[in-house]
Amino acid sequence: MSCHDPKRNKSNEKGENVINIALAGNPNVGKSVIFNQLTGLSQTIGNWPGKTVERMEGYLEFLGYHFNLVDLPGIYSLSTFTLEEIVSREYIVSEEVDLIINVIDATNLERNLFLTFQLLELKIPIILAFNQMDILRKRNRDLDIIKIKELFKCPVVPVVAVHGVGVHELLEEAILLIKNGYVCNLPPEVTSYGREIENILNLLNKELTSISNFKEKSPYPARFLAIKLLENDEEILKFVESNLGLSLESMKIEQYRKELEDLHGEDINTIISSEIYNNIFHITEKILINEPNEMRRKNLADVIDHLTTHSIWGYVILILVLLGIYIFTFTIGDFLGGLIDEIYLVWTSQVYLRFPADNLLVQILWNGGMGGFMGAISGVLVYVIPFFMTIEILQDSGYLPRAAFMMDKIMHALGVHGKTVITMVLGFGCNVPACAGCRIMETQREKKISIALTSLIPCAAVMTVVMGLVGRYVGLEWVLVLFIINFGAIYIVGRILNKTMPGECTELIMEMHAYRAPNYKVILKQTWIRSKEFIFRALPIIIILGVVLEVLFLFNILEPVNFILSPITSFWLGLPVVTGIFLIYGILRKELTLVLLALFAENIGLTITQLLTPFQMITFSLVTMLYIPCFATIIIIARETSWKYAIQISLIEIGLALLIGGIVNFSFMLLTIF
Ligand SMILES: Nc1nc2c(ncn2[C@@H]2O[C@H](COP(=O)(O)OP(=O)(O)OP(=O)(O)O)[C@@H](O)[C@H]2O)c(=O)[nH]1
Ligand SMILES: [Mg+2]
Repeated sequence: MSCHDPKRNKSNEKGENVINIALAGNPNVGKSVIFNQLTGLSQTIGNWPGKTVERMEGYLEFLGYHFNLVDLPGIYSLSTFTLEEIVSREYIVSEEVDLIINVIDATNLERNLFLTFQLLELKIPIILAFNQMDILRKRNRDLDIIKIKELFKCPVVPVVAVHGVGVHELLEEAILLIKNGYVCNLPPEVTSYGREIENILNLLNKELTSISNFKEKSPYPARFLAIKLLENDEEILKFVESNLGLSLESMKIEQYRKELEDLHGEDINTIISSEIYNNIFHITEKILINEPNEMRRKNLADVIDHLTTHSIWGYVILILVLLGIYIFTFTIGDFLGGLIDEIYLVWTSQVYLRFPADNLLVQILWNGGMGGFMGAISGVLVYVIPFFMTIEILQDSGYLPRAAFMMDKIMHALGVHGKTVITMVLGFGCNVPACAGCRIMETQREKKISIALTSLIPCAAVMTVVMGLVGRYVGLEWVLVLFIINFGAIYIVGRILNKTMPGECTELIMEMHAYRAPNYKVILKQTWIRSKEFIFRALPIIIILGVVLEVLFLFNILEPVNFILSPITSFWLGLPVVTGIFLIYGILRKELTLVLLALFAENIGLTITQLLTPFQMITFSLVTMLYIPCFATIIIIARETSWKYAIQISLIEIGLALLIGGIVNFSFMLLTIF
């Protein structure tokens, strides 16, 4: 049998040997951890399936080689049930890939090897990376690596990706594989489908390879095509007819399929998968050592699993978890924020001791630039970091899919299933990656609704505005009211979209991976990556806008803009006219509304409490919460769906914010009158 020929002697312009590697495997097995370890990049990591939604490329130099690495979305098989599977399959067989590293979750061999068996059929050089060996060993089990090598006839590396164990061995094996060549002898005891199917595969195989230049015409080996033809794989049926010019009828595919189905009394996909599972069963028996006793004692992870999915305790825990996040975030944030504010005050008095208070340059640089910088740190960053940390802990421990499961029924009323809860929880951190994550939804309809709901989640930036204004100056009970209104708005939008969008909600299908103690390195690194985004992207904007605002203010240019917006801000929302410009800046980043408001108040020698009444603080925060997704989110929504949909969502949210904001304002007015 022929093999996919690894493009040996590939070299780049620097004359280095190049090896192109695709990381393929089931969802949630640790592909991205390996990818990040090797490339130093920062793919999302977490304990729930479906984080990597797009192929990500990275590279590294190692032992004189240049490695191009591609982190693929997780897939369960090489069938074409999902878009990821089609895209990954086409990519893997493309010229761009020299070899595959198949990342396998060693604690879940039965399911993971299913894909491995299909990958082996592609006859592309392959390395099997058995990851999460630490967890397997904790369960008193191990793998017989020598036996696996013997059976699969390819390189095998045990890996603990989170500790970096085995990741570089993968590259060493890759070099050896490319140097020495790869002999693709499919081990029959591993991959045989049983006599009847094998006979048919042989017949089809002959017919396929008999066409001239088969190897040039097909990136897939003939046997792989034969299996997929039997399985009725639409893409492959089309490929064989149009690219290879064969007639399916004369190949008697239908007839063979029917023969097998009659013989087994089941449909062809079940027959083929049960053959594979049968092989996996025998293999697993041979390679897994130290089977534990049948009666495994319940461990802590099982107990937590039980409690967090319990029909009553599950909800109690969900509420406690959410409360825990807020208490943790705001205790740390308030403490550090207060400290930094005090430092800024001391520094400011020092500055004005040295320079005259009416020095224009000092005002612009210190009040505008430094004020913006310190305000952003004390008002936003100190909350954002602990908040991201808690979200990362939830992600990496495996709690999110449980929350999705608990909320599934409620979410159905909004036209989506429980998975949206995951993107919504991520949305509390930042709407941008959360909206991109909505790709885990199965249908376009669910994706669109999920994106709309997720974009209404108050992100870390909005939360700092709400807590910084209403929480600090009005009272926590009002923060709760705002959240209730916000979630009420989400509910209404969900109901409307569910009613108006054609189609129906599908059922929740999601794997629940066992709980894991979160890895502190992963948590710290991911928290840093998210915070870095804020520090390097938002802080400079805040400093620049601080300076711009100061100039606008000093030269009295704010007024015309605010005047144009005044029917909305002043009349309809009952806010001071000056808030108009801040709401516009808020579209860039929501935290700007508060940071700039605080700066402005300081400039005119007022405190925020003198600028806004408690009622106004509530309306202002409410409008900031709802009025539009920020600019980056709008762009992501457009990318994931269309500009039309992004604009629709923005308009709906503006309408909703104005409607609710107006109602609240007029209710307050009535309240004051009576
Ligand atoms: N204990 C332990 N945990 C690991 C190991 N490798 C990965 N993890 C954890 O497994 C989870 C999944 O890792 P990811 O790298 O995000 O998995 P992935 O395969 O990229 O997942 P998708 O992108 O969803 O397909 C994370 O919570 C990791 O911290 C390991 O070797 N040991
Ligand atoms: Mg990933």
